[in-house]
Amino acid sequence: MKVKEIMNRLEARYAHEREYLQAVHEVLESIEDIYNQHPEFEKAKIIERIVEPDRIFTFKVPWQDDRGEIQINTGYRVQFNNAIGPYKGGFRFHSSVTLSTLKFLGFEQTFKNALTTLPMGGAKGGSDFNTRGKSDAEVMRFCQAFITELWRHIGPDTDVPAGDIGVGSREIGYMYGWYRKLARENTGVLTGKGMTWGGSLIRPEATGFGGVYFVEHMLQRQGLSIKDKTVVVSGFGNVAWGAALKATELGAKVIAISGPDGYIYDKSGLDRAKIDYMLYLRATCNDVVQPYSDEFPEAVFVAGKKPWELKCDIAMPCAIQNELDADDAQRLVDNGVICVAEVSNMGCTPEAVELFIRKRKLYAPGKAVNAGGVSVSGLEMSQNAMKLNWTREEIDEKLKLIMQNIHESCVQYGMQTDGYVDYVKGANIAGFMKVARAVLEQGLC
Ligand code: 2IT
Repeated sequence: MKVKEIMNRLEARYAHEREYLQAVHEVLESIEDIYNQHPEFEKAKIIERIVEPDRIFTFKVPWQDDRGEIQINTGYRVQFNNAIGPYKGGFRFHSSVTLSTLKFLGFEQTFKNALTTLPMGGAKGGSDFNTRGKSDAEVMRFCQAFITELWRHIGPDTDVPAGDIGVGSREIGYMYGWYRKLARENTGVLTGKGMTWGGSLIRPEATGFGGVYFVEHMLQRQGLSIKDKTVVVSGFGNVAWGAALKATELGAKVIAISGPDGYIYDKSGLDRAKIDYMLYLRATCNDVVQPYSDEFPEAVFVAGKKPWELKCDIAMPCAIQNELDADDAQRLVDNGVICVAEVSNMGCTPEAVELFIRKRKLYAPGKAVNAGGVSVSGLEMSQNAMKLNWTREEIDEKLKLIMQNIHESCVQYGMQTDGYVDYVKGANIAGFMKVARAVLEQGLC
């Protein structure tokens, strides 16, 4: 296989899909050597088959706002690969969403889900609809219009969506209610459901908790621990909240969170009341983090800046793709960062990743670090299928074990001759080998 040739073909065909091309390039670079040791993959054109989604649904979502005006958004579902289980992956509702965004996320999701050890294929969907500034009634009408189009293509054994940016328990509730009505069934078609209608304990916390468990494993290999470390988190949504909660519980000091408007520097660290306040802030739907400094005057709001300029031991990007670039990475390295764990999907630019690896920093990519979220979604699917619920302790134990397994796979496939673990290579190779073998063994389909 020549990575260059495949990339050239994709670049010619999908010239404007920058994020998708970035995600594919990262994986192909990582797997090139091992792929070339498997001529059976090349003969069956495994790469060419895996880099293209199985199918894409694109549809119009017409809905009416509170003034009675008709609004039209675009909806998508990218069913990427279902070789190892039903399509699985979240919906993102955000004004920045394009097909390129969802193709990159669906591609990443395929390998992430393979890493979890659970039987889930990869998918992603969403819309350029933004919940910011919308009333509950508007969000409900949008969700119903979205599902009216999509319900035929999803199902508990076919394709199981969930949340992502802009899609939380409120949106999942509206979509689940409408699906149930149209399909005349009450099955686990979506994950992230409410606790009284098929949801799983720990799902809201799972992405952040899993990320911190992964960080603990990375540090433990170096004889270190998260206790007493200074942590900078970006974002202030569900993922940042879970990460801040678990890191604080394990004795770390979280000194920053951020929003599109800037970041909050809270020197004394977030405590439980401040972490709970993040949920309130998010629920107000204004997408600004500044009010935190009104509520807790000891904290400083720094407008228009990213939190990576702060000195810290551990950096955890928890917001959105490409939120940490080469300059940010350089600043973190100059300030002596020990560990960078990407909790957002593709949170670091390729130049930032290259710098962390060149400097032999502990760095791990989103598809490994944030896999706890979809893992507990997988556990929600199991509980729905059994029609039984596990306890909080049972789920947390399973989540810990899954994150440990993912870490071990990364070490197994990412170990370099100098003893450094390249977690990017490790995660990409481990995920890819599993999907590639499944595709090969099931013939041309
Ligand atoms: O990026 C992700 O893994 C998610 N947004 C969660 C997907 C899921 O199906 O729970």
